[in-house]
Amino acid sequence: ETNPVSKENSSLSTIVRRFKDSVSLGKTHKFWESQPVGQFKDIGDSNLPEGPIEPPTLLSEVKQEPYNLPSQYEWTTCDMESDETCREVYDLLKCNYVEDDENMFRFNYSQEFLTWALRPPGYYRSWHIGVRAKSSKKLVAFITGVPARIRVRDEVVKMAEINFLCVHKKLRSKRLAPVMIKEVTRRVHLENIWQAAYTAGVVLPTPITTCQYWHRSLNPKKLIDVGFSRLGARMTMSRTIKLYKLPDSPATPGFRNMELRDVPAVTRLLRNYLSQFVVAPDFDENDVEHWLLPTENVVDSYLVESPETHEITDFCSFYTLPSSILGNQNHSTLKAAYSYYNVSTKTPLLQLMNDALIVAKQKDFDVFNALDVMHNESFLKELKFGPGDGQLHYYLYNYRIRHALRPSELGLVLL
Ligand code: MYA
Repeated sequence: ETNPVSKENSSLSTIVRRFKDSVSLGKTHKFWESQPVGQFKDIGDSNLPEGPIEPPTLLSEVKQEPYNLPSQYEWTTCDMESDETCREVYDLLKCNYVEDDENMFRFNYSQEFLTWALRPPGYYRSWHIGVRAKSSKKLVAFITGVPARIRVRDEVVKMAEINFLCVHKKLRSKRLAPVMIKEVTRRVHLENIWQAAYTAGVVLPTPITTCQYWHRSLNPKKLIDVGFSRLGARMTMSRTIKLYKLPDSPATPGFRNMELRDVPAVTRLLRNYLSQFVVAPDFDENDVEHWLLPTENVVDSYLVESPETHEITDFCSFYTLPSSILGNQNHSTLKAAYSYYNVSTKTPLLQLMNDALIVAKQKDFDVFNALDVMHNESFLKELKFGPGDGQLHYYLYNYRIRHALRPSELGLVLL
């Protein structure tokens, strides 16, 4: 299985991934073939219209009771305002969530991150769904949705962003995932929402685009020690450290942390920037305050305020997502920053992102990750990012896109 924890590309892992992806194209998907999503057989069929695949039904026609689970298990709605529940979710994910292909790293989303990711403006408690063992009450599976407005071309569509699908390692391959997906779908429908967006490292019917992870070493010695990256050909450790060295502080005059008073200006900047992409979130000020105002150890945002005019001209942000390092004597956690939304109107994007690398280094991140979405291609190579072995596929549920997009046409980053 190919997963979106990505580390630096090695030719072997790339070959393994391509092989697995090619197998999955020919595979039958008993569950996904029954769902209103783009199907492999329809790729290239220009007669099919863009937009919803199935029309909404009356709310009274939505199934009122939860789907059946195997008899030893029961549904639970996870109250993410409760520290105790949040801790249980954290523990489930810490031990059972996404790993890289070679099982060297596993995402370790923090509790603060989970509360942030799952409680945006207008969130529904009922979309935070767990499964417990009836006898022990232990949490063994999880899936979540949060509401979002996502624009596809000229249409702003109410959607659910689906994330954190996780089944305990001991319960895999028992077809629990399709039941979880159907249950979250039912609960989304009950709120009169009929579309969803999600990402996965696996190929399913059918991606709207496929993105590559890129990695910029900030602490190359540690990355090499833990097997995240390897010493390049004809490179020594000291030459490698020198190669990735960064200045101590950002170069752009007026580069500073985003604050609450900046929300209106950042919203304008971001809305204007995102309008050029085919698929992008439709952020208002409430969304920007939630998703982009800095939250310690969760999300960092910086902007450039012109020293002369005090105008906000540029913006960059990244979120904090550590990974557990599996089976290393010396290190247990890889501290990774993930590029989020970046907008340049005056400072060249290359310089803005170099400043983002500098502040990430100051904050002791080991690596800075970015997808090749939006305009990211324009700085990745020059700023010494290397391609990862992970790919991330983006999907829409019940919304057809006629042709797959290029990653640069996508203006959406999911957590
Ligand atoms: S992506 C992150 C997913 N999580 C992980 O990778 C963590 C580690 N892995 C696991 O916990 C399990 O392996 C999971 C599968 C839970 C992933 N997305 O129960 P099964 C299909 C969608 O026997 P298990 C994220 O969170 C698979 O193709 N489907 O398998 C976004 C097969 O169907 P088919 C997936 O390994 C999630 C069926 O499940 C995924 O025990 C978006 C097998 O089920 C996947 N990542 O459990 C969910 N992996 O036979 C969709 C496998 O047809 C949301 N499968 O090929 C859709 C929108 C819903 C809302 C709609 C509202 C309108």
